[in-house]
Amino acid sequence: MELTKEKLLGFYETMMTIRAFESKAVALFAENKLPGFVHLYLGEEAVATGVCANLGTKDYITSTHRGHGHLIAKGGKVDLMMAELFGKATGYCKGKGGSMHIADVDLGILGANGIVGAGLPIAVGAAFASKYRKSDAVAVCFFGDAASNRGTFHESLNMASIWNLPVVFVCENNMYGISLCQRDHMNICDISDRASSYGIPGITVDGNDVIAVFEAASEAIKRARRGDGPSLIECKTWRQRGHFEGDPAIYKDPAEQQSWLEKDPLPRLAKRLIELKYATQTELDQIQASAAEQIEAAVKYAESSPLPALTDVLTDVYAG
Ligand SMILES: Cc1ncc(C[n+]2csc(CCOP(=O)(O)OP(=O)(O)O)c2C)c(N)n1
Ligand SMILES: [Mg+2]
Repeated sequence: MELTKEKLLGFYETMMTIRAFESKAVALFAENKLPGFVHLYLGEEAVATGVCANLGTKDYITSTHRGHGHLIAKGGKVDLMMAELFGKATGYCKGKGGSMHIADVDLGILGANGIVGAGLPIAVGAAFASKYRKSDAVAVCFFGDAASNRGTFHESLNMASIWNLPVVFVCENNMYGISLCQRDHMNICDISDRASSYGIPGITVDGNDVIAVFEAASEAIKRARRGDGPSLIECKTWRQRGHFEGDPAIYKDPAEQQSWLEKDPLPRLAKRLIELKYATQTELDQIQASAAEQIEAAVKYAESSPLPALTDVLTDVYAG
C-alpha cells in the first residue's frame, strides 16, 4: 500500500487523538475526577496506529489494561470511552466497567482486559472462528513484554501455528512490566525470537516509527488474510508515564527516560510530514487543536451524563 499524503496525515490525526485523550486523562486523574485506575499509552501511539491502519471493521483486535490507544485506532468512540472512565451511565459499559473493560463488538474490538495475557487466547478464538466461517477477517492481539512470559502467550502461539490461523501477535515491548525492566524478567533481548519456537515468522521493529510499524503489520496481516498463518511482531517502544497514573516510576533511569522522550513518535512523524512537504507546521497545529477539541467535547459529554441508577446495580452483571 502506498504511503500517500492522506495516509500519513491520517496516522498523525489518529496519534494526536490518542495523545489528546491520554493527556486529558492525566489531568482528570490528578483532579480526582476518574474513579478507577488508568494505565496510559503516552509514547506508544505509533504501535496501535500503524497496526490498525491495516484493519477494517470486520477484523478483530484484543486489547490490554493499557487499551485506550488500541480502541481509538480501531475506531472506538472517544465520548463513550471518556464517559466510561468517568463511570457514567452513557459509557461503553454503562459506567460499570471502567478503562479496562471497554469493548465494541460491532467495531471488532473484543475488549480491553485487566488480566495480563488474556487477550492472546481470545484472539486465537476469533481467528479460529474466522477460518471456520471461511471469512477473510484477521485477528490482531496487542500485549506487553511481560505478557509474553505468560503461559497464555506460549499456548496461543503454538495453537495458532498448528492450526495456521489468521492472527497477528503484536508485542508492545515498552521495556517494563510494572517496575521490572525487561532484562530482569527475561534472558533475551528480542521477544520476536520466541516466534521461532512455534515455527512462525517473528520480526522486531522500531515501535516509535509509525511507518515501520505500518509496513511490518501490513505484511503480517496480508499473510494472515491470504491463509498463510500467524506471525509475531515486536514493537520496541517506551511508556512515558508510570505503570498507572499515580505511579511515580522512581525505578526508571532518568537518562533513559530522557533519551526515549527524544524518540517520541509524534514529533518524529511531524518532522517527516514537513520534510515531505505533506503539511506545514500550521496545518499540524490545526490537527492538534482539533484533536484537543474533540476530547474536550468528550469530557463535556461525560461530565454532563448521569451516574448509573442505583436500581441498575445488578443489571448487565453476570451471575455464575
Ligand atoms: C494474570 C495477571 N498477573 C498479574 C497482573 C498484575 N499486572 C498488571 S499489569 C502487569 C504488567 C504488565 O506488563 P506488560 O505486559 O509488559 O504490559 P505494560 O503494562 O507494560 O503495557 C501486571 C503484572 C495481572 N493484571 N494479571
Ligand atoms: Mg511492558
